[in-house]
Amino acid sequence: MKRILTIQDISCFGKCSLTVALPLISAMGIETVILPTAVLSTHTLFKGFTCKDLSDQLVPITEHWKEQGITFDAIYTGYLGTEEEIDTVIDIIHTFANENTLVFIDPAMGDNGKLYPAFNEHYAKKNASLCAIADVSVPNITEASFMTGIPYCEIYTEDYVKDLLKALASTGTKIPILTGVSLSAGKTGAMGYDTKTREFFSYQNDRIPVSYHGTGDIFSSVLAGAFVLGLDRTKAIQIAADYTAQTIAETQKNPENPWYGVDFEATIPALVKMLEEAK
Ligand code: PXL
Repeated sequence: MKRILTIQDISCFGKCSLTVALPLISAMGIETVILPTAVLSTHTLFKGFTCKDLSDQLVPITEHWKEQGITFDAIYTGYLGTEEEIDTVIDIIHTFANENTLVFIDPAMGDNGKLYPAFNEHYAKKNASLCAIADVSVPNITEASFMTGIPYCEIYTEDYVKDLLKALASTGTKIPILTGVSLSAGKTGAMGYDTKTREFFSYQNDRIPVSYHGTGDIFSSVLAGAFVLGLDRTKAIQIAADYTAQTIAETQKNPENPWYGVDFEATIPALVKMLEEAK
């Protein structure tokens, strides 16, 4: 069985980061090892959230794993709390990654042109140094613009997306994949650039005009899992995008309208079916 290490916070309530990555990647048939960076009462879009930083635990936990000879097929990082924590995570990646380990970085720090409340521009640049050591990085347009310095645009052309991808590639990521990219009216999806073959690749499906929190974490978790399962990059982004879209559609049916996170639990069977069909 393949094994992923995912390094992110636990937001106890709110369906994001580890409470999404752990169930989804496990459902994909991959052993999921977690390294929690902090415990929050909710994610940071709730008012008054509590946060216990666990940075001082990262080194002792990973040293113990090293002693035990534990290895990973992939290391997938998401929301990280502080710049110091990013430095620690870079060290952890250097300790555990070899040429066969997929280093998958989601520099989760903002959306809709803005950084999340806990972050500033300096943090964004630090995240760029983490993406520099990634095999695959998956920023959205907001995160890519903060990391590259290319101004954020709401309305853009395919050339703008390609410029962002090339700028991300020039900082080191081998395969940057931009999420939340709309290449034509009414569509959304992802576009990537493979620095080895110099090819762009993309996948678009119908855009559902609503916004829920946590969809980026869902897309990233499924994409990281799909890569680890050996799916080719186009099939991998297709499954991640289709699963995210199906989950948003499912959430819209929920009369409680949970803005804080999507009903991914209800669509896990559909994900498993998509993976079976892709085999
Ligand atoms: O979904 C990204 C995320 C993860 N973890 C925490 C967050 C957010 C986004 O706001 O606040 C704590």
